[in-house]
Amino acid sequence: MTFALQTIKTTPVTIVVKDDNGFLPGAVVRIVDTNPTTGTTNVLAQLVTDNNGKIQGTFTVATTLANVQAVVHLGSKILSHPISLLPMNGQELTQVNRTLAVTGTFQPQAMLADADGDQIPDDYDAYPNDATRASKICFPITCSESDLITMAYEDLYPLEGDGDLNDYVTWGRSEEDVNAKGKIVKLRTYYQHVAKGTLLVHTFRLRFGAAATGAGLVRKVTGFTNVVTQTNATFSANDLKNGISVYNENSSQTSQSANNTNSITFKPGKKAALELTFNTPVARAEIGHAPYDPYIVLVNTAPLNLNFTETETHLPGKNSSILQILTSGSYPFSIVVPGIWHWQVETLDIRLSVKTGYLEYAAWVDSGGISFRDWYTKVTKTSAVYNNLPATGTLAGFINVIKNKYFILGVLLVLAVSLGVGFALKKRLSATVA
Ligand SMILES: [Ca+2]
Ligand SMILES: [Ca+2]
Repeated sequence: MTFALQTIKTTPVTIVVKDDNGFLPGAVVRIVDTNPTTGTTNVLAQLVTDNNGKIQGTFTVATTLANVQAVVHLGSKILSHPISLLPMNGQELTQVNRTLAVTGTFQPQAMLADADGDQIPDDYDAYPNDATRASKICFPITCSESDLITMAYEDLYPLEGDGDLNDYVTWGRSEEDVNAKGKIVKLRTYYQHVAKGTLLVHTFRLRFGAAATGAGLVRKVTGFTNVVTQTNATFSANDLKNGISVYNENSSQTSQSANNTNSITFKPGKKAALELTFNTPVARAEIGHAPYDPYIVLVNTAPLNLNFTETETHLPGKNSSILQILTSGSYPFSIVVPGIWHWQVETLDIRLSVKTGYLEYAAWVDSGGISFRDWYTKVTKTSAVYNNLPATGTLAGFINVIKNKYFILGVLLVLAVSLGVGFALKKRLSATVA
């Protein structure tokens, strides 16, 4: 069973499309979330029906989202089918199974231009001239560089610590390049370390499920001065399963401030961007779903005179053993929340009504995650949470900084050359005149 305490959830989806001739192959089915205010459509999954008229995939969204749509492109017609996501009779939705029968006969693939022949029509192909990639699936929901999640960890498992969930806090987002068969070809994931409310030191790592293949990695890290360092590596399937370093540095080196009390001005830590190119495209079931399994590892407990090391803390539901991330009171040791979340200030236990900034948090846990699903958006005690955060952050922007720098260098070079030529011309002209 899926672990219940989720603010973000993955749902398996199976859709069968039929027309008057029976099962309809070749229809593009997209699972989309349409923003009611902006009208922007975010593609959560995109697949083509097989000879049995069927697509099978998954989509990952915040548990506060009430519905998504299955949009079926039949060639001469587009069908939109609503899917409600909220719990029914106190039970979480665990899967979506639909058969959509349309009147008439359709030949979707014959009707739509498809330059690279990957079965995803040009209009819906994120890479219309690249047959190896068809969709760009972003997390959380949009591909905007400012659409982030916050991941916050307590670091002393199995000791409960102070329960403020601010020992290691990071922002994150990710993008997958997916082929027409729904397999992941490339994966980019971005982080920024934003709080370290502890004397202890950690490494921050990322683990995947049982990938059947290895991957090449390009890692870019930017520090406090916008200098970007790049490292490249290759990993085996086992390496991906055992976890890879997000930074080559520990949490003291990637933070420049604890950012854990309101007397401290916010100073963000280092950003990391990882691009993994799998040796062969991998199925969702192999690597898991975003945010995958990002976790902290305690390097050394010596500052607190504790005699254990190498303790890991994972996000709820992301460890092989569910029990490993729960306290005796069934509270998780970490939390992942959509958006920029204001974490608890130092020593204020998020679970206790007199200390929490989020009164609905405990009620949400007690309900097994069914009720109070938007608890993290409701600050009930401002002084209990860290208030000095910027309203927005961006991840991945720093990669462009490099390009821009080279662009500016390029412009300067062209300018210098033109000036030089102009100067030489001028010299020659004056020479001629003379
Ligand atoms: Ca195509
Ligand atoms: Ca393509």
